[in-house]
Amino acid sequence: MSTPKYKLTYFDYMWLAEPIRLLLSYVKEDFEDVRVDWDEWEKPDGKIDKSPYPYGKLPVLEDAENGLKLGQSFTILRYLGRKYNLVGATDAEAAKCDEYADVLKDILKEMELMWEKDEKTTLEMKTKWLEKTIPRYYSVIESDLKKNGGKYLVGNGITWVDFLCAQMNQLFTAYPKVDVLANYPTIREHQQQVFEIPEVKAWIDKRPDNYDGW
Ligand SMILES: N[C@@H](CCC(=O)N[C@@H](CS)C(=O)NCC(=O)O)C(=O)O
Repeated sequence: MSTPKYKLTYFDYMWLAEPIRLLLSYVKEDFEDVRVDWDEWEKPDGKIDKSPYPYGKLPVLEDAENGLKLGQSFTILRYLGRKYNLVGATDAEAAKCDEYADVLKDILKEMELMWEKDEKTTLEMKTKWLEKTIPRYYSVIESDLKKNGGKYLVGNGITWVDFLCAQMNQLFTAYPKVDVLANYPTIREHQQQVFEIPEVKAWIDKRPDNYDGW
């Protein structure tokens, strides 16, 4: 058996690494899917040496072809996007991919504020996130996507941001336990289409099914 070209190190859940796993599956690249134990990582006197990982954060992608070790999930997606021609056909399309990705990051950052808060605070934050944050961004994406035919966020072909958007929607649903796409049928349809791409579906069918879907 040949050694995989890529090694992707993350924790044993989907969160920031799953869009990368989807993209690597789509381009049919075998990758070493290394999953670090979160509880061990968190221990102050833990046995995990974090020094090999840039900034002491995960995910990290290693590319055996050129020795690159890369942190930051969106940077990794963009890098792979460029390598496999999944960044749009023009500079303008590449910029739209970046814009949607930054939007998803803004939504993610606000969702992450709910992490480990007491019940009352979580509920208040969740309500604000659902009633203000989501409509602010998703009304635009819904309308743009519809105008573009519904299949791809940008241009006439799949880009790295399609994988990111589909998976972030799973996260935005599973972590706060809400149907975040209730008012956005085009975005929901887009997510289903991405998850049904045969190479992506093959990964989804075999991946570990853990952490309540996030
Ligand atoms: N902006 C970074 C965030 C990376 C990040 O915060 N990763 C978390 C897990 S989701 C982590 O490594 N936490 C462990 C730590 O901070 O020690 C990215 O997109 O990759």
